[in-house]
Amino acid sequence: MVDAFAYLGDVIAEYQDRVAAEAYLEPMVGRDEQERLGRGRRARFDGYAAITVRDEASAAELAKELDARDDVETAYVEGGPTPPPTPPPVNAGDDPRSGNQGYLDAAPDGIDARWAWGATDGTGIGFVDLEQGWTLNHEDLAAAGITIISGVSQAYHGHGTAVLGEVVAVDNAKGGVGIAPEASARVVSQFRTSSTYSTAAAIISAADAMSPGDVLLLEAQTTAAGSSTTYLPVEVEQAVFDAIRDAVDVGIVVVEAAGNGGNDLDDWADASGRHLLKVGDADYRDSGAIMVGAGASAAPHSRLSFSNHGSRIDCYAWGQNVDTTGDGWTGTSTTAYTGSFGGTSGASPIVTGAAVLLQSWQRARSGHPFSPGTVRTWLSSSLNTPSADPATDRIGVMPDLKAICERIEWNDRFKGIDDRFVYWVYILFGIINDAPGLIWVPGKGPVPVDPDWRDVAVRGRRELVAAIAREARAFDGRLTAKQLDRIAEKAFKTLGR
Ligand SMILES: [Ca+2]
Ligand SMILES: [Ca+2]
Repeated sequence: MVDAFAYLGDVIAEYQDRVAAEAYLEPMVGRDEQERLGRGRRARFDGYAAITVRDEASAAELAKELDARDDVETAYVEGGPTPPPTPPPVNAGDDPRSGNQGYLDAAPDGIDARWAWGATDGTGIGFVDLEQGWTLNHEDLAAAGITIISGVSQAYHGHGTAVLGEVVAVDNAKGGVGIAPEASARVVSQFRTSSTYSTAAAIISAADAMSPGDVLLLEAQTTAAGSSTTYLPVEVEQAVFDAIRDAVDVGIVVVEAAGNGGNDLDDWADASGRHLLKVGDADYRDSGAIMVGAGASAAPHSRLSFSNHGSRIDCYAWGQNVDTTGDGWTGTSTTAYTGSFGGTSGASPIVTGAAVLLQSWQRARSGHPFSPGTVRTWLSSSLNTPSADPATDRIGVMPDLKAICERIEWNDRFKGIDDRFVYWVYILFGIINDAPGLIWVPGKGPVPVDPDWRDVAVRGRRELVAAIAREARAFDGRLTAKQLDRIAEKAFKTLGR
């Protein structure tokens, strides 16, 4: 029997000198896969081969010549990496109130859900709103098919309706559109029956019905704990704290309103004098929840006076002028909308929506959503939009989905690069042929690679590696901006730039 693959190798050799020095032949099915395949299935693909050549023109030329031969059945140029089919994008243009939803806009105004919709819409992620009541048949929510996990929809229906609208108002031609309109939404009530109320029991019930990676929003505050009679985050109660911690530990992202008490949570102490919410204090304890304060709707977003604040707060979002479904308080109309929802209640669903979109995006690209800790790290990172005066506001940052997703993709590019010199070259000169990169310009730091620089980076790759290696040997570990400037200057000289 003719070894088809070896025969193909001989065929290619005839073209070797004309096409490209780097042209090489390999079995279509890799060695590892061949070992997993049975003999019969392997044999069926023995005659297939992939040839890598220098450029697309050479590929087209070679494919044409091979295809014309009698001893080659077919030859063609493969399409190469192509974006996967995307779901139809969110169309907010015909939802008449969407123009009022500035929290959907690009930073510094909002979380840039509109950008994220180019890649994701909440698909595949469960979202649960915990509070006391909702109007689930509101005209801009009904099609979302929201169900109640447990408890009774009993009070403040217009509040729950407003919260739901921010996250999952339907993408149609009515009302507004939610931040993550394709998320799978449910609710759970603190009213366990019409006469019993337990935030902890509601959290436990919700967590039991949710999957790792899903997002649970605690739209509640309390006055019960310690000596204080003002509004505090619900985790000051021990059972609630334990229920949150338990949910986070099984992979559920928990977003918690900081509460509208206007308190400095670092100063607050429980009945035993413990500063449970002061990060770094000996008595501090971390529930794992993402705690959310409230800022002004207009950039640069100063803290609103009613918002609790302090070291415990991770994120803020709009605490006023939130356009959404319902009347924001006790109404039950199925056609009501408001342009003035707010409080830490208005802010928390914005951060929740950002968490859902991040999880949905990550799940689609990798198969797995992030852990709750990773979600909190990204949403509270300094990449995001600071408040007007971070040192006095102390309400964290407003998530910027574009900044977060671009940074995550950027980090991914460098996974698997072991050689630190090569790594530095990538950082300094953005040698990424098929995607935007950064180039380190002395005195300016990293700037986007324009097409001209990309070409230089490709042509001068070897010289750059050598130049960087020479210079970088003198430094260990992290390089300062000054050192990068120096290395870049010398490397540019090498390239004659
Ligand atoms: Ca629409
Ligand atoms: Ca709508």
